[in-house]
Amino acid sequence: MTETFVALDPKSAYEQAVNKYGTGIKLLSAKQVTGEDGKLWAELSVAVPEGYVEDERVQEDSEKEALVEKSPVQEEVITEETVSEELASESETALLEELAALKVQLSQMKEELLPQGEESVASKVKTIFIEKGIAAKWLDKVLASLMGNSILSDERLLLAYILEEIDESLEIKEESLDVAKIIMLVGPTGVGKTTTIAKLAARYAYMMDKPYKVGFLNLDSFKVGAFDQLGHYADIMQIEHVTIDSVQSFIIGLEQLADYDIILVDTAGMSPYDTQKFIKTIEFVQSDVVKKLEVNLLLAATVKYEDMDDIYKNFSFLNLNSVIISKFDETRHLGSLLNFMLLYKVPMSYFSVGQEVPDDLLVASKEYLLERFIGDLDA
Ligand SMILES: Nc1nc2c(ncn2[C@@H]2O[C@H](COP(=O)(O)OP(=O)(O)OP(=O)(O)O)[C@@H](O)[C@H]2O)c(=O)[nH]1
Ligand SMILES: [Mg+2]
Repeated sequence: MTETFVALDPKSAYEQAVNKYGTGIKLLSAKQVTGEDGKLWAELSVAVPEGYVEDERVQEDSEKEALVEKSPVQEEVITEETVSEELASESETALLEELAALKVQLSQMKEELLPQGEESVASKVKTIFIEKGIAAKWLDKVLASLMGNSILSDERLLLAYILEEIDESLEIKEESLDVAKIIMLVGPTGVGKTTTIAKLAARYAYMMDKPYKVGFLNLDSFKVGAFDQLGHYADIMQIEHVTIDSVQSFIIGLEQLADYDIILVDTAGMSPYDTQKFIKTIEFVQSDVVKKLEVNLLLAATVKYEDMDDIYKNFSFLNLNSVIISKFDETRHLGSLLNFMLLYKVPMSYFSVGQEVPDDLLVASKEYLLERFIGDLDA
């Protein structure tokens, strides 16, 4: 086969031919021709060797064959890749499934740890206790300790568990009359100090397995012109009763009652600061007398948590031995009181449950508190 190449010079025309068919071409003729533009062009006629084309075909064919031969290999490679891809996608699926399971587990744990949403048992139980006055902070601590525990998904069990935790957190001060002591009652006006002292006196003097020698030190006279309420109880119960009107006369009073088992001290109209002055005096006078001093704070069960908090802070610098809770009969809701006890962990010694002297007094007990609280929860 022949082909003609045209260029501005013979060299360029020849290069065109070589570029197209390689060096195997044979130059047949070369001549100068005048183009339509009037320019002189070189026209080369070349013979393209058959073999060249065939070679190329062979080359192309062998390349195709090579490709065909390669294809199984490539298929193998592809197969391996496919397998590894499949494996990858399998392990990816497994991983995704695992992740999804973990996600569910995490959300459950989160729900258990920080109960949120109506549907959560923990959240529901938490709300019940919060509505009754127990602090969310305290409840969260208890719930967090149960993380991963099946109790969290059982409402009744969880209720029982939290009640048990409350029970364990409460502190009781056991009644002990082994040694002679001075028992001082402090607290806000009208909380029931005088009434409780009368009840305690009757209890110690007449209602224990043995009678104790009980005397009153009455600081109530600070209320100028007030009815001597404690003196009145003292007369009825035939209890020695010394009225004090100054820090100095307190020392004389203590000496007068030196051989008594229990001296009950009523404080009225005294600020915590005045009370502290008295305590300092007692401690000073007491340095060579063997009588233990116990200071008990009276708190009314009717008072809301914030007020209990304030009252406690006002009196706590007196080194309180215990709290006596009064006016249990005036409220059905003990959440605030329980909450206060859970957060402050002050030991409780007695409960005043009414106005009747001496009957309406109980030795503090967790059972009584919890029974009343559960009654409130049920309601
Ligand atoms: N319902 C009820 N009333 C109580 C209780 N304890 C005391 N009271 C009454 O509360 C009122 C005040 O009691 P007091 O014993 O005088 O209180 P106080 O702390 O001595 O008061 P001041 O001396 O004025 O500071 C009286 O009417 C008591 O009968 C109680 O447990 N329940
Ligand atoms: Mg009083």
